[in-house]
Amino acid sequence: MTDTALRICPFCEATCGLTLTIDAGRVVGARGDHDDVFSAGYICPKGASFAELDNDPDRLRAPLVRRDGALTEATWDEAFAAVAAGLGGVVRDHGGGSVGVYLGNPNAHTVAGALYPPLIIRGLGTHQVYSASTLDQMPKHVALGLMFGSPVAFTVPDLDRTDYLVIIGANPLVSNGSLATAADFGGKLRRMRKRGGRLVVIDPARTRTAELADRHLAPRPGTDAALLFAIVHVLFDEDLVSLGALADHVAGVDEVRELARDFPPETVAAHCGLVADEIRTLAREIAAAPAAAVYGRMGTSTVEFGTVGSWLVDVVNVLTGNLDRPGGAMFPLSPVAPAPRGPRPGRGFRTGRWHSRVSGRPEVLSELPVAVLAEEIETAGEGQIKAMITVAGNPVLSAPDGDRLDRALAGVGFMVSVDPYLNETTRHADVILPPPPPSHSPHFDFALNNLAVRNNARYSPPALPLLGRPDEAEILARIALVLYGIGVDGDPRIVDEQVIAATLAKETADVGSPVAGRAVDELTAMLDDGPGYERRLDMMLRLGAYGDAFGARPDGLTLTRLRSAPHGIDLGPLQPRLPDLLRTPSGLIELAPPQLIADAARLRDSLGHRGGGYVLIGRRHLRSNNSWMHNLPALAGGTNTCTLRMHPDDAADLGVSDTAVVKGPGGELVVPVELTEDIRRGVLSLPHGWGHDRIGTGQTLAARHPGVNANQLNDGSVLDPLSGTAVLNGIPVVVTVAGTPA
Ligand SMILES: Nc1nc2c(c(=O)[nH]1)N[C@H]1C(S)=C(S)[C@@H](COP(=O)(O)OP(=O)(O)OC[C@H]3O[C@@H](n4cnc5c(=O)[nH]c(N)nc54)[C@H](O)[C@@H]3O)O[C@H]1N2
Ligand SMILES: Nc1nc2c(c(=O)[nH]1)N[C@H]1C(S)=C(S)[C@@H](COP(=O)(O)OP(=O)(O)OC[C@H]3O[C@@H](n4cnc5c(=O)[nH]c(N)nc54)[C@H](O)[C@@H]3O)O[C@H]1N2
Ligand code: SF4
Ligand SMILES: [Mo]
Repeated sequence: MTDTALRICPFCEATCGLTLTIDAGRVVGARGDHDDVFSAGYICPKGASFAELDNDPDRLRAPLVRRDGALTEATWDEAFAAVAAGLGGVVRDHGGGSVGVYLGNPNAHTVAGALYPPLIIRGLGTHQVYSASTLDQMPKHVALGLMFGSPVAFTVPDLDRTDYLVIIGANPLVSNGSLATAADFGGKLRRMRKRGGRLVVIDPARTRTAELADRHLAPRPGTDAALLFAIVHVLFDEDLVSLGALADHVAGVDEVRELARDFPPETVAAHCGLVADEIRTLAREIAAAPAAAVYGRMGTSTVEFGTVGSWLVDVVNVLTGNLDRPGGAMFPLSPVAPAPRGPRPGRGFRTGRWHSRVSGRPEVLSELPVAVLAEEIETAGEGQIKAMITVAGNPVLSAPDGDRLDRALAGVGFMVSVDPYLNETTRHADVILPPPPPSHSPHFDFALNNLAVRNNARYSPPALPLLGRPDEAEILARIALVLYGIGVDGDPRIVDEQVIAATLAKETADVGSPVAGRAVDELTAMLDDGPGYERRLDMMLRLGAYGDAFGARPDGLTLTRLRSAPHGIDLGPLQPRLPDLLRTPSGLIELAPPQLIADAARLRDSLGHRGGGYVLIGRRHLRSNNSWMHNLPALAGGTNTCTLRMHPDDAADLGVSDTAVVKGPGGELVVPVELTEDIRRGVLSLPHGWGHDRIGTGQTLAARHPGVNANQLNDGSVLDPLSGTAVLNGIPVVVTVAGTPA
């Protein structure tokens, strides 16, 4: 019998509501849910491939345990026992600090990934924590932390109401949007233009998003921060600064004005490869628009001045009065964010509370740069990584110099991976614990609701029952149980109940909390009686901005209420949130934090000092997702190919036609060439996440069309110093004809 179930799509940040078709206990189709309050029926090819991904025959159905050197299927009891023995042994002999943790991107898209890794890290007490954030958005966290006092006070463009949008270093028509959760990003851009709004795209490639734009500027990679500073210069120079409602809430305007003097468009333009007048016009138009927003992403983030660039995006938003106003750059209010408690000065934001052991890189958000993971494994001495836990990550392909990390992981004493696939990274594990497919998993966007361009709450319970295997929440909770000394056979609910008890104790003791002074037992007894993760979600919703405050606001949100709205609850357009959310010690927006001022001086000194050679940037494909969706027939082939894109005139200069040898600081690749005029001269692009030709992996189709690992060209030695984020865009490369010595 055919049935349907609703499920929020976990494959990208757009969080579309899907209607799954279910037949004989398995998903056989997926379409957009037209009644979804957030996505209204939108779906992309990845969401439409939900059934294929869910049923992929290469997905691990049982755990794998290394026996006599080979990964072999095992029972869950055997696998958990092996984790307890392996991790327990390393912790006993070397301490929890010798265990490294790597958290990959899908943790932002699962309930388990949001709720349990912090408990594992706490259980270990380790500083050896790494994630895809230092290949991605860490610069934005640092900028937000320094400016607003909170590294998660994200500003997103108010897409539904803006009149003028500047997209710098992002390609939402392909990525479906990032750090700005919006289903049908392209549709929103088209509707903006229809209502008279204008779109400017700044990208060295003429992307699908750039094609939609009223204006496309194609700067040299790695120069966004300088370009944004030139815009700031013009705002001051032409008296276009207008803080509006922000006037009483901003400190540091004069310092920024002072610094910006060194960035006149006439100087910066040559550095960026643009024309000065283009920059002046852009600044004037942003200032003149009734409401405008500047929005930056990967191209602005994963570059040498990533934090400075991410900061300047919001500096422009502030100086033009567009921060926190409808149609500008606004702060979402997630249903699991704590209920606002009014303005109060905070402790501010600090990095560098500890440093990496080998090269002394500062901690950021309790993480170290993934670019130093290999050296932390390889280098003997106190604090060396002796065991690794990876959850939903494939750093061998996603991080710089995968060959080195590959070798390092091969030498780790014990490794456990929580991952559905045997891939380039997990092949080094001693135990792989596969989570069930998405149809058997619950979904709530703990992270992405904080980035949504319209406030909303949606929950998908598992569409299908588990059938005798643990869900990912239980897998991760059991690892935590080992580290708590309770033992892997303990009741995993203990882990959740501890969190609930600690959270409610803190809340009831906080006079500003909506449950101040109430009894913890009374509140605990009111929680949903589902699995631990549902109890925690219920608690967070009830304590949250829209919550029922455990009965004190009877109309407020609870998990029960959310369940009774299967297409979600719309919580309205974004609302101004200043000054309440500021947590800087001054209680003001810090427009000129000293760390950023110092790095801006470094940026100024770098102007005009650029090598003249070719540089490599990244590229995403609609029917791909980092390294892990190359195994689905529906998404493979066609335009989704691992080619080196270059301008025909560059190819002619180099004498390159169909295949090229590309050499970078980290290695050399032979790649098929794709000629296109849609890329700036001197710039080449190669997608990441390919290179599925290592032995001992288990993704059949991916291995048949392996592509090359773009990150092998990169040695990972250049980082954005303030965030520890690897520079992934603007890598210097040398290109030669295949067959000739490089
Ligand atoms: N050159 C270059 N490199 C880049 C980038 C770039 O633009 N250019 N982009 C960077 C960015 S933005 C990111 S986010 C990183 C991504 O870096 P990673 O997160 O390390 O890599 P992914 O390819 O996303 O790997 C995801 C892993 O999670 C597994 N997985 C999928 N679903 C689940 C699940 O439900 N549970 C669990 N436990 N596992 C699951 C997959 O099998 C896969 O092994 O790559 C970065 N690398
Ligand atoms: N289909 C698909 N969707 C995805 C993913 C995927 O792999 N495939 N990955 C997901 C993840 S993990 C993330 S983080 C998001 C990323 O989402 P986006 O950031 O929107 O995606 P990218 O394609 O990396 O866009 C970066 C753009 O920056 C440009 N660029 C490169 N260098 C520079 C520069 O120096 N300056 C400027 N101005 N531009 C530059 C590139 O040409 C590219 O068009 O996408 C998510 N969505
Ligand atoms: S846009 Fe993202 S969330 Fe929506 S269907 Fe596609 S992959 Fe899923
Ligand atoms: Mo990402």
